Amino acid sequence: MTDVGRLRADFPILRTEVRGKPLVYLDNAATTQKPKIVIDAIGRYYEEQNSNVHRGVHHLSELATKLYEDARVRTARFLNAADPREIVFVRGATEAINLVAQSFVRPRLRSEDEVLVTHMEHHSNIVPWQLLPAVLRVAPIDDAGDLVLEKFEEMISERTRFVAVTHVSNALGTVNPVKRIVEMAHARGVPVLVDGAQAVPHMPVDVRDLGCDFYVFSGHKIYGPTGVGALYARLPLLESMPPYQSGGDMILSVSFEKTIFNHVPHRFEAGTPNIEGVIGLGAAIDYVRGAGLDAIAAHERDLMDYATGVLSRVKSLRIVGTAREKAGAISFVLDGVHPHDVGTILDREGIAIRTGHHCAQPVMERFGLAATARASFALYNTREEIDALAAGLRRVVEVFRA
Ligand code: 7TS
Repeated sequence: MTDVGRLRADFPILRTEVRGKPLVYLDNAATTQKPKIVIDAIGRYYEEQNSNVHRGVHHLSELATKLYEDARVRTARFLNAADPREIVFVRGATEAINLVAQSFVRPRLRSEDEVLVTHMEHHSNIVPWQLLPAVLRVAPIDDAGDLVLEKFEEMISERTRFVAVTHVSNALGTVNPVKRIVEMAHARGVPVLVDGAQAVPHMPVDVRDLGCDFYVFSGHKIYGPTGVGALYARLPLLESMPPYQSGGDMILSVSFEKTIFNHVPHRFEAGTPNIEGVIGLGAAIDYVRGAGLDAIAAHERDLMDYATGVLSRVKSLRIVGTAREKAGAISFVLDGVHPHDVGTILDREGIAIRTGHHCAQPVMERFGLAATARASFALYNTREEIDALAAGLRRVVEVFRA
């Protein structure tokens, strides 16, 4: 059993008060709070290690380069990638998906080719595919919010050039059977990208076990800084891809006649990268590995089960998304109350949740809603905080009944 009290002490912000009440932070799917070791790693970098990477021969540049590349090794190990060269540092999940769309999929497209996604994708796993000259096909989800797997399999055809699916839905909490999905796509020779933005904070991920070709995530959703994330790509695929952006650091030599691109992964990291972010991400990965992803998953499973029970007992509350397997988030609506009002009233009690379409408008449309309220969990949340949420929701119901 995780010692949540001890873990909470690692997060300075959890000691703050909001409107005179202790902060109850349940908006972790939007971004997580940061432990002191991540904050300190960034501070230490600027106080003692700051320099540009892959450039100088001087001590600080060598030190910064070592820290930056060590974070790559740790990220590779975290995902169980075969080789650190399979990790490209990017701004986040969004940039990683755009990179794959432009650099891997676009050059391979023939006319009428299709990209297959699911109905539960975040906008960042929809719009980058719409920018391509390809037909976007959408595998349906059922009323529980589960992917209709038989339909998904049927939709893989000779025209399917690429499959992109989320590992965990940010709006419904659905955990997709990603390994099965990869098997189905690979049986037809179609490569697969998995959007792991909402998965890596909640469960151990092994890209080689999943068998996927690409896996993406954002640092800020896994206790790391904003502005940094990682793309995992199988090495032969990465080596086959042209640069996405160009400039310094991604070249071996430049003349006006001919430029020779750098080796992977540096070919995809043009310009001075987010060095502090990468170092912070490395520290965040150390932190979650220290806490143990199995222990985090078990603790959060308890929170999800507890919250599902407690919220179901709030009068006129309906949970949106009742998939077989869920992680991280619970979406809900209260009869006759706009989700925005739910969020605003809870905020007065120091309780932070997200309301709106969660950048997943097709999911809202599927359930006939404009918006939901969403509580999303992290390793530091407690049953007491869920009780506070339920009490807050009861007050919302009273306010609107009066
Ligand atoms: N994919 C999923 C499944 C997400 O939930 C998000 C962000 C992204 C991709 C994009 O991540 P970014 O770091 O590149 O922005 N989801 C949310 C959310 O649920 N609330 O705020 C952001």
